[in-house]
Amino acid sequence: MKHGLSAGSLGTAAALAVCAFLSANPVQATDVDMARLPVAEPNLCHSCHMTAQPTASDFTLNPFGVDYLANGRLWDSNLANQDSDGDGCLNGVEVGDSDGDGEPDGNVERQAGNPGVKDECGSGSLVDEKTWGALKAMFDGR
Ligand SMILES: [Ca+2]
Ligand SMILES: [Ca+2]
Ligand SMILES: [Ca+2]
Repeated sequence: MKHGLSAGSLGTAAALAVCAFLSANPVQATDVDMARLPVAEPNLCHSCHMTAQPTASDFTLNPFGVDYLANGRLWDSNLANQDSDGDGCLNGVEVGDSDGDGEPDGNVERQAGNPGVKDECGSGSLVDEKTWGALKAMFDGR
């Protein structure tokens, strides 16, 4: 009898490779860091890096990434109460965990804004998009 390797293990490896570039270097963020954010969608790597798809030669940290590193690579109330990108919205509000306890606010599944980029947060198109998504979900469910 033949026993093949499961395709599932390959898929997991591919998923882990998304942001885990040069993960052997302890200074660089990995999926472990991203998993510490209570909400990572939709910015993912872009939450901490200047680019949405950091590479070995272009992995510059954005202001939130710098503060995250300075905070001991931890997501907590201290980091949540800072406004790393200076757009007037606290990191916690942008990430979707206002008090920084690691639990998303309510049923938040997407970041209200990018904590490392000056952008709209808590008002404007992002909220409209979320409202629209909620409305669509209601209709889809019927
Ligand atoms: Ca901000
Ligand atoms: Ca919370
Ligand atoms: Ca922002």
